[in-house]
Amino acid sequence: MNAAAFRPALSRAAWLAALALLPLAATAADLQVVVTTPDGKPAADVVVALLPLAGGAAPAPRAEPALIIQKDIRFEPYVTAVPLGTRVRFVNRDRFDHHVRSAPGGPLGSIAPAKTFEFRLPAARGGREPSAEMVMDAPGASGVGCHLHGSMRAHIYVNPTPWVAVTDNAGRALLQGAPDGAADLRLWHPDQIVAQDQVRTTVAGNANLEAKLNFTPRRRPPPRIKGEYEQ
Ligand SMILES: [Cu+2]
Repeated sequence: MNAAAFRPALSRAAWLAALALLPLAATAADLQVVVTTPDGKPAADVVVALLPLAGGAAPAPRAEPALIIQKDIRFEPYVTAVPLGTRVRFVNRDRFDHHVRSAPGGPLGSIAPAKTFEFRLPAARGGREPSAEMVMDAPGASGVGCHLHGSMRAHIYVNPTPWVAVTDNAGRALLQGAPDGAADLRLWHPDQIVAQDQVRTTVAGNANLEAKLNFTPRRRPPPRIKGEYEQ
């Protein structure tokens, strides 16, 4: 092969490499999403996920595990959302055991959990907080309950793309580093009976987006009086 024939092949490869880098390097956007109820109030505990239509949305597990704390007969946070492949760590800070297990989701308990699990966490004693960790390797929602305390409830949502977050009490969620281009914005709340409409959007740099739930969730019950259920 002579030099003249070799050069164009090299430059084409370089060009393709540059193209492949472009969506990540040059066009990542931060999206601030505000979710409201039908009557315009902030909606907390809503999973907000971005699914780019062009693909390029390979799972990117987070390096650090998401923590779900057991404290005062509650799981905290109530809703956890992670990219596929991320670890979730349950930590018991109560002075008694919890028996954590996956549970059906939905208000009617009719939706099988995306991932099935069950383990017992001994009481926290002497500054030691027993924990268990697992890899969330199945996309979708899983309810979480405790075999010993029926009121304990949490939800884990595993998203196929890296861009997923849960709204705070002001209804806000931040999706960082989203690629420019057409994408679907997906909402999910553990109490929904009917799936939320997907919102088609076009990401073009940092932006504020608004989205509306199709129902008004009930507030999560407040914490019970400390010690009420100790064993
Ligand atoms: Cu428990």
